[in-house]
Amino acid sequence: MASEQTFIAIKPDGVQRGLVGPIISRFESRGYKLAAIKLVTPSKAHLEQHYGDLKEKPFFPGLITYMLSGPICAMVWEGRDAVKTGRTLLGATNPLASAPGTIRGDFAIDVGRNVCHGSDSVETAKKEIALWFKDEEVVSYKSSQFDWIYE
Ligand code: YYY
Ligand code: MG
Repeated sequence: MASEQTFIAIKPDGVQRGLVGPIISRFESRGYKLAAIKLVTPSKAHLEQHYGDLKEKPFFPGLITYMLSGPICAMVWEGRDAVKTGRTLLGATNPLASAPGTIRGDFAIDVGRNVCHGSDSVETAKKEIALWFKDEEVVSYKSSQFDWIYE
């Protein structure tokens, strides 16, 4: 698996519940490298674009209201197989179906308050990173841990 970038966001409930640190720690301790981070309050139009593929779903209006309810911590995490493994770290969309040890399995109960977002494919990740970050906000550097994480 090649080195990839994935878009991970801590949703308003995650920020308000003090889960920014614990969620970042999951990605850091797994060995992923933080490439971008900011606390943002995006517009309704931005969130409707982000979730554009879900606009016909019955839960869409509630999802947008939820995502507008407070600041969001937007991040880019980088490393081998980051998109798929990022989703594994998050757990299932419905927290009650998420295994303990995953972020949603440890920190959430309701699907409409599932504390975090992660890109679902490499192609989606590219689109989401471009939507949430300017090019210059995504930083390129070699982690000092690189040779201790990858053989
Ligand atoms: O990618 P992921 O976040 O795991 O799920 P999606 O199917 O993309 O749905 C996005 C978002 O919508 C989900 O994180 C919670 C919310 N949602 C919901 O409120 N009710 C559902 N039945 C399905 C999804
Ligand atoms: Mg999704």
